Amino acid sequence: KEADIPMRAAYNKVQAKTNVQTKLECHFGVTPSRATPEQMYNAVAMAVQDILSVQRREWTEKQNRSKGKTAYYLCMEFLMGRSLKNHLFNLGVTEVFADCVKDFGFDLDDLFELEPDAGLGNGGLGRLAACFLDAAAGLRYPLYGYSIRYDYGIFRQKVVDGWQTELPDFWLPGGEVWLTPRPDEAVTVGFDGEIKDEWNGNRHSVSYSGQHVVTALPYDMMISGYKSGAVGVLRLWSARSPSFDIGLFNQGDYMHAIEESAMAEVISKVLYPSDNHIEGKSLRLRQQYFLVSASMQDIIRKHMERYGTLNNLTDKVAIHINETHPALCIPELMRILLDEHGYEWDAAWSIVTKTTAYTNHTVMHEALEVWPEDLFQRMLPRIYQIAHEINERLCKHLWIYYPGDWAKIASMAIISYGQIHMANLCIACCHTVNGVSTIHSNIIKTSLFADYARTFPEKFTNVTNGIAHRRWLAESNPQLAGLIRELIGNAYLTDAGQLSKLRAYADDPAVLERLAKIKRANKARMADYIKKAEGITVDPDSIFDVQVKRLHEYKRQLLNALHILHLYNRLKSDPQLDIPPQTFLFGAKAAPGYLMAKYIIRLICSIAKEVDSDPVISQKLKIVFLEDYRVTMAEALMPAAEISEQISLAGTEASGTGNMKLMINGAITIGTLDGANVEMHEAVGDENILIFGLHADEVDQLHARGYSPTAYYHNNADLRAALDRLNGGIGGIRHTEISNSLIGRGSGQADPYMVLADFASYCGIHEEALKRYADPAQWNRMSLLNIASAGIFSADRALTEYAQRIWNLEAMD
Ligand code: DL6
Repeated sequence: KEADIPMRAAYNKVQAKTNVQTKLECHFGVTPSRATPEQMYNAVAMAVQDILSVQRREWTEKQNRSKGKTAYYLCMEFLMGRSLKNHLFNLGVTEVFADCVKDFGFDLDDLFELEPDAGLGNGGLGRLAACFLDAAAGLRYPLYGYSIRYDYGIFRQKVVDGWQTELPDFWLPGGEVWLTPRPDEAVTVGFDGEIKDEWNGNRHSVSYSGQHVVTALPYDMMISGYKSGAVGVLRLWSARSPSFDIGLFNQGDYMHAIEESAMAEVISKVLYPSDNHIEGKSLRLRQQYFLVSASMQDIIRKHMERYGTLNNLTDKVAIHINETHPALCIPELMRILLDEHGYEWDAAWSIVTKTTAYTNHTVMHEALEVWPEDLFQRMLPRIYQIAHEINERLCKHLWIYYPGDWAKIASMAIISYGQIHMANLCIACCHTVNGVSTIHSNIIKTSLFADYARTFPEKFTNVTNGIAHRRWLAESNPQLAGLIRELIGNAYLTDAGQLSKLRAYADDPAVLERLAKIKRANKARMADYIKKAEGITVDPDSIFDVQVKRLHEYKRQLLNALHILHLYNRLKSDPQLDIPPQTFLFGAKAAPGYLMAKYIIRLICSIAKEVDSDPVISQKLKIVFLEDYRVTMAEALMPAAEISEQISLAGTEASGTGNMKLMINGAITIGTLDGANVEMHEAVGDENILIFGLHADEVDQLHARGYSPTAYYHNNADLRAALDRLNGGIGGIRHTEISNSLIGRGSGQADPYMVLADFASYCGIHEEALKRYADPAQWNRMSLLNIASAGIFSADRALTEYAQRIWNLEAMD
């Protein structure tokens, strides 16, 4: 059904062949018959870029004519994955290009494999941002993304003897084809040095000395919209030395000249690989200011070109601060308004507060960003002055609410005890603050930012996350998409709510049978993938139980591992135990400095080894740690999963989005009532999801009473047996670091994420899952109902909520 896509002119195979051939000849000097696969991939990508460029120009002209509002989404991470397949799908030209390259002797699927993932993000935060760009283009919302063009994206993970090692991810050689440099729109960003306030009569001006100036060079990545004709842009800034200091060079100071240039360019060299944790490195602060300063200058330039005044900025511009990482856009916009456009403080502040909104994505205390005041002041002297002034005024204001309550005011202040608190900056300034699932937004209000929520309740709201359902269902799972099209048509592609029409087939044995066959085929495909990538054989007739996400203690991969150890123990003592074969698939990157996370990976690999070496148990259990989990792997894995592990301690996971991707592909969730699991539970109904574990309020009560993991250890023989195995040695390794962390023989709080408290309940729900799996009709029914209930988790719905309730942004005709 590609014909009804509004292409400017219908694009056919003959045109595609001519264009690809021209690209090959002009850029690589080869004919199609002599082209390498890499050259063919690049030529096809260039031909697609040409289609997008034409649409982009028309779309931009339309936006400019409309004089409507534009939204700008600032985020340090956009985890884009691959582009080619997605663009072809959105433009409706997949078949055209498949035929085109086939005539040249190539297979389009093989060419897709040559594209590296644009891995400019760590996990959920960055992937959400990428999904929102897709939704905005599909819905014709005028929205730009802004981020950094990291030369190295998220590291490539290699597991050596169970130990994670990190390799650089230099994605540009295959990924650069999607980036268009725009040197004409480069800006400069200043760091360090000293500032001088100057007063000329009533006019205040600021001059700088000794600043280090860096050029921000924009690269645009086009974002196609499904069937919409709209093409959004993700603008990625690359840091360059403003000009090679020829003065220094001529004076013979060659090394110094090179050093200056290298110092500038290091800013956009590499993505910080931590998720839900701050590293506090000065280079990271430099990256943050680099992003926001370049982006705000760009936004203001565009606005001035369009309107010639900033007085209407709040009506025409919405700026979104995704996590606190781009929070410096607040003082930066103040700086531009005050220093470059002559606004008075109050007028400038009024504009900034009405223009900015902030999303929080984590309740982890170690992720709440703070910067040392002295570092901040040294690196960003003018921004510091402005932040200081904002803080003074804020504290005066808070004094009205809480006279004499210094402790409360200090906890809400932007600057206190020598630190700059970025979340406080965002909440104090932004007109709206949102969490990313209902439970998370409540925790924000009642706990994390409780004082602020009491003081400014009107600012707080919730927008539950969503996923790009076309990518994660229609593109990743074409067979399932085919079945859905047959049953309910394709309207769900632009209106995911229509998936609910599938409910009508919940008791149709023929449909359920076909659904099962599709899952089996996807499992076989995944098994081939694993064989090719890891050299490991897995049985596609075993249950595929999947936990894929960043490795973090709060996400409790450890609980999953302990349950597998428990199954191992049961099979050891009763080799005849009647359980179906199960394959446990893990995929997870650990932050390179997060030792406990690396120990947990090593444990999973040890269990895999131990199980493999047992000829009896290996008939029933298989554990695979999939190396280098990334977007492209997820696209193969989600359609193959049968059980989705969403087992964070209640109250810790902000939302999760992998849970939604697995649900829409028909996996059954084993989950706690945490993050978006709560809403998934509501959507699909109690009988179609497997909920276990403590609830968030019970977690709080248990903490308050004084949590003692050793009590669980002593009272539960299964748990004790599993934990004792950790010390006894698995796969030739004693995992004492982990057992100590759980039962309190180390420093720090024992079992901070209550793995032991939820162990019994988790084992129970796994038994329930096996019972249900034993009845295929029941299982397939549950699976279908999960797909049918997942429409609400589309990014189209989430983005529309942001547009309507937060940005006041209208879609264009
Ligand atoms: O909102 C997107 C995503 C949530 O689904 C996850 O639950 C949450 O862990 C993740 N948060 C981060 C925080 N990063 N920092 N800082 O990635 O956001």
